[in-house]
Amino acid sequence: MKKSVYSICGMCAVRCPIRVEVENGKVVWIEGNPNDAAMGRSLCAKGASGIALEYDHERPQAPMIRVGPRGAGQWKIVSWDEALDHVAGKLKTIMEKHGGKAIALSDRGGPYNDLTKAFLRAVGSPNYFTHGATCERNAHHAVKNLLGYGRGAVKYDYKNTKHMVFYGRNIVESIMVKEVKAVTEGLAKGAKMTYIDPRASVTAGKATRYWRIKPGTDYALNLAIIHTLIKRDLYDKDFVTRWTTGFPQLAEFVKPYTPEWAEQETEIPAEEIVAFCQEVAEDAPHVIFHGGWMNSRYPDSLYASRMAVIINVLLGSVEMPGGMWFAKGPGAAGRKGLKTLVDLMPKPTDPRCDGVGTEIKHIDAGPGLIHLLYPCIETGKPYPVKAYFAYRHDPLLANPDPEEQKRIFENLDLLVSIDVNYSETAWHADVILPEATYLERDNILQAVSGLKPAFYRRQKAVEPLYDTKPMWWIVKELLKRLGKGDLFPFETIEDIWNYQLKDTDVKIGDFDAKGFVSLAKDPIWMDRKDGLKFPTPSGKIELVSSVMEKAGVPSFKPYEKPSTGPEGSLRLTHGRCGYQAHGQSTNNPALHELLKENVLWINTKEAAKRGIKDGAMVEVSNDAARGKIRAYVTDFIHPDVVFMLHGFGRTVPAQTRAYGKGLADQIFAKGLLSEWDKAGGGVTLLECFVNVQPAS
Ligand SMILES: Nc1nc2c(c(=O)[nH]1)N[C@H]1C(S)=C(S)[C@@H](COP(=O)(O)OP(=O)(O)OC[C@H]3O[C@@H](n4cnc5c(=O)[nH]c(N)nc54)[C@H](O)[C@@H]3O)O[C@H]1N2
Ligand SMILES: Nc1nc2c(c(=O)[nH]1)N[C@H]1C(S)=C(S)[C@@H](COP(=O)(O)OP(=O)(O)OC[C@H]3O[C@@H](n4cnc5c(=O)[nH]c(N)nc54)[C@H](O)[C@@H]3O)O[C@H]1N2
Ligand code: SF4
Ligand SMILES: [Mo]
Repeated sequence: MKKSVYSICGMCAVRCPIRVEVENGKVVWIEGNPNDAAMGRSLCAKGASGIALEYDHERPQAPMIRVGPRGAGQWKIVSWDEALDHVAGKLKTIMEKHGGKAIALSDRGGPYNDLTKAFLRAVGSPNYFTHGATCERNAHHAVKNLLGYGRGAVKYDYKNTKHMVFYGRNIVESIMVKEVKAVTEGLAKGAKMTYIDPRASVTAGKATRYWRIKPGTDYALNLAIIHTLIKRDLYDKDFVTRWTTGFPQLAEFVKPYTPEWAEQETEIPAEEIVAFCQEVAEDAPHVIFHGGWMNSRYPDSLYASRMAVIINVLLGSVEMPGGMWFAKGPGAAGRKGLKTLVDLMPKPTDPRCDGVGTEIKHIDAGPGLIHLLYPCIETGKPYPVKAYFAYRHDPLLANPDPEEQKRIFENLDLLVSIDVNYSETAWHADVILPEATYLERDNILQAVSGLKPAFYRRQKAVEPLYDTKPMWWIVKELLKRLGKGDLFPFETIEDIWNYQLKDTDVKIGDFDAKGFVSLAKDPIWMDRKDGLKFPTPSGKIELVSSVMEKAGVPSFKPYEKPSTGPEGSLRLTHGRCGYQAHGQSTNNPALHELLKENVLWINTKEAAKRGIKDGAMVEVSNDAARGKIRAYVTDFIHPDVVFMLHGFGRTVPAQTRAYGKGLADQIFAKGLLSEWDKAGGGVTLLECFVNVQPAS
């Protein structure tokens, strides 16, 4: 028996639409959903390896309760009833003593978080977190406090652009399938690409211009670009006058930041900066200065990102084909959105434990700042947090300094991991609740904003292979056991879907034909002359941000040179490649075949100084950790930094393929749990220095 199922990929957090082929109850083929024009049948290597995840026996197959010390790998395999009774019992005790606010949960954010947020609200906790402080918070707040739109709503039209500019946005390797396709199409149509990165990633190989910038100096470059655009009258005066506030302050601020000054900071020649400005001004308004994605890097990453987006504004590239545009929700199409599960729950009355939204006002309270959860767990201030659920999130891998985290976790009465893999956190948890894979489960419906907003559905293609359950079911069963079942009055996923669709004129059967339901016939653009809408306090683009200023955070910060580590040390940088998703896929049978271990990129001259040969083992060390990895000696990286792929050096013995292969970067990140960009919320993950020498 054959069937074809439209669903949503779950091999990374991007959630591409897919079509799954099932034969006799087995997944035999996955491709992009051909009904979605931007997607076509394309899929990335991770997406195609969903089949390998599905049939991998090295994933948790039933609920497990820890019987030895944390992390010792001693488990009792139990039934779902026993696991849920155990968790609910612990939660009840914690709630009686400390209240519901003592329960925290972190996940990967995105549209499915309506479910996890609803769970927390039902138990009376405001303490919902995402991974965001180690990912996109800086890029998010850069646009939010400038344009009023969040990062997810700020889009770029790569297909029709004349020039795209990326600052370490490794767009070809750090993949979003629709985006890579659009970039490739734009390049094929003759668009230029400028790529700026201390390391020549694969994206640099596609670029027209590559600048090997001195690490941590993007802000200096952007200040000089803005200086030049203003000084040489290369900006769109009409647009700036009509739609922005704070231009005179910006112009005044950038006066000292000349291209000659920037050359000293960035190592990019002044005349190249000027020539570049002339070139982009000619290509304007069909230009893209990408605000970045994973910008949790340096103490001024918010400002670097904010200035990149301001360059779009100066060039008039706002709601512009070939430039920057804003995603439209169902409302813009005159349609109703999905009903939310959180609306069924009472609003939490306690403030967030991390102070976001109360003391910290310029940061979005929704997902909070995950690194600020740790002091609460450790000190019990402002109030105790005693239970922590890591759902679709691996904090011991994604947050800095796992040893420090483990020490702090000792203050928890309950640590639960809900995962499809044996993550680093799962292995250290008290209870593992194994979720059914994305191919085996239904999710709540998701609304996707865009030029044409739409609703999408992830639905199960096959029955769970093992004793695993979907999250909506886990939430339902836990709430029942906590006496909160009436707040979540659903027995089946169809009940939830029908509730979500209640106010829309969409029926669940409407998803069958294509896998999604489009809410608009034609692309929706705002009227650029008079109809632009910016959800900022002033309704304009706030070059001087009222939200930031009110919170005592300057809109423009005087430039400071990047830090340098101890004498002789190198900055440790990290990132992704096209065929791994963070650490979650290093043990995937198919992807492991493509890449078994990471290597350490090191500059040729720096390697020679240290007697390091290409391919030889080196020792990486600092105060926090020590480990061995193979050197990749190359001219294509700045001498101040070394680079390794994130996600390797796994410590979970049950992941036999990935176990002990390569080196983990997060173990060197000592102290970084408490170092962050105060303006944007991002952890400064690249403020990490290591010694590198030949391994003995
Ligand atoms: N040192 C360092 N730290 C980093 C980064 C870095 O480059 N270097 N990158 C940062 C970035 S950009 C991000 S986004 C974060 C990512 O950090 P995480 O969110 O922790 O990483 P992921 O690998 O996406 O997935 C987290 C967990 O979700 C599990 N999972 C996958 N699919 C499912 C599912 O369907 N259900 C459930 N329940 N679980 C699932 C995976 O097995 C994995 O254990 O890390 C950040 N931290
Ligand atoms: N294949 C694959 N695709 C993914 C993911 C994945 O895990 N695998 N994860 C997804 C997620 S969650 C995210 S957040 C995105 C991340 O996508 P990107 O935002 O593109 O981030 P990274 O891949 O971390 O890119 C890191 C690059 O930043 C460079 N860099 C370091 N310091 C500097 C600096 O000072 N200036 C500049 N200009 N560059 C610098 C590094 O050298 C490196 O090449 O990718 C997404 N797509
Ligand atoms: S980028 Fe690849 S892994 Fe991520 S959702 Fe899309 S197809 Fe799946
Ligand atoms: Mo990310």
